[in-house]
Amino acid sequence: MKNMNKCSLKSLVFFVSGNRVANRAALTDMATGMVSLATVGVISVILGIFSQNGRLVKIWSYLWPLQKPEPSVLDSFDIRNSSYQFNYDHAHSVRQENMHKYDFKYIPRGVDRRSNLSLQEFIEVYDSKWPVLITDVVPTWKASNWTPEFFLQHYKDDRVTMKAVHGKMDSGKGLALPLFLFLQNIHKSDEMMWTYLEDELFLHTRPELRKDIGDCKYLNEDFFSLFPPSVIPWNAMMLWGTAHSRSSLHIDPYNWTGTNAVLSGTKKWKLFPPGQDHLLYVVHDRRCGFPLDCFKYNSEVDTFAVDEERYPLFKQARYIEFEQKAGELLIIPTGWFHQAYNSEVTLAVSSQVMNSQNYLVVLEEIIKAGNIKRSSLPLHFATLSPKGQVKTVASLLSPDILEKGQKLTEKILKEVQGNVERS
Ligand SMILES: O=C(O)CCC(=O)C(=O)O
Repeated sequence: MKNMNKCSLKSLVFFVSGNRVANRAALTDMATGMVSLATVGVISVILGIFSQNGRLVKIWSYLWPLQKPEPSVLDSFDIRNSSYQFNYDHAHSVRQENMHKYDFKYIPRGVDRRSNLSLQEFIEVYDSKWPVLITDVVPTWKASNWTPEFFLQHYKDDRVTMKAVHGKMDSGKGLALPLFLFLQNIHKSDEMMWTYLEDELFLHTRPELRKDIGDCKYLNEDFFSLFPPSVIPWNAMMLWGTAHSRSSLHIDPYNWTGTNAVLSGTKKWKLFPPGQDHLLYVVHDRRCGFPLDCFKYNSEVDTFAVDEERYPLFKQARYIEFEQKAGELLIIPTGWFHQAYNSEVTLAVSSQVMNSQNYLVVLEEIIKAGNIKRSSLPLHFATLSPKGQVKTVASLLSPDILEKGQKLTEKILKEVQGNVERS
């Protein structure tokens, strides 16, 4: 590079000196030098663009339509310096603005049922902003044909984990029993006595069933897949409940975006817009029990049988309430407390998403739980693309954490096979 600059300079001197032979040689020499300089310049710019400098990557991706990033409600934020707080008000005002772009009669404080929804409208109006029921995805999945007979035929003796409640919800006991025992008793329940098969690993460990859960274009951007396999959260939890069974009121692990596909039956939902934690009696300092540790945000309140004396503030909480029918897919935004109630025997699959709309929320939870130190993030972290930031965090997880994740999954699988009662 140094030599080439010298060479071009020498050519320039010859060129202005007026010697014709020398001039011709100098011209050729100079042209070669210029071309070389230009080449190096172009290469440097390209390298700059593709380097880890996220700003340039972002500029490039706007210029190059194939790489256009999803529009995001996340502000650019340096999670290396301080803890990240999702700005729900901002997300809602973005939603309000975007709603004007589309010709749809939105239900202002309720849940829209949508079919033929474009990915763009989903991102702009719902993703990490407001819940939505998608009506035209689940019916295309093979899983929507699953029946008790099918499971009895193929998985009768396989053990599944469940919660059995006799009395108030907090009196529930965790059990692992053969599937046929659960199915034999599936119609025996009432308001005070019910059973809920909630198994994180049953579908996860049976790829032949997993593939019956089809694709959904709204959930394809999947940053969890950038993590080492042993710490990727189990996906596709099987939820099979007797009538009256219910989940707790909670925010999902890592505060991810949750999904719930009802295959048969009916669920009632209560969903709480963010910012009401002080009314919800959230239990603090509990851990989620996933391979990559995280906090658990569960409330003590059973919103379908509220003990008003014990939880007087709860009546001030505002929520949206609706029913989800078989064939509908609910997408629950980050930060929304939610509780489901199965009003009849109901089979569903829940799942999760980490994507460009919520990745900072999830990364914050990963850091907060102590999986990596904030200070171990590289100085240029905030300039990386969203994917680059997630990959960097994933690469900083220690071998110990990866091994712990692997062992936890193995331990739970063993427990399910061996013991009847689970902690
Ligand atoms: O269907 C249910 O019981 C609710 C499940 C749920 O909220 C979840 O998986 O996070």
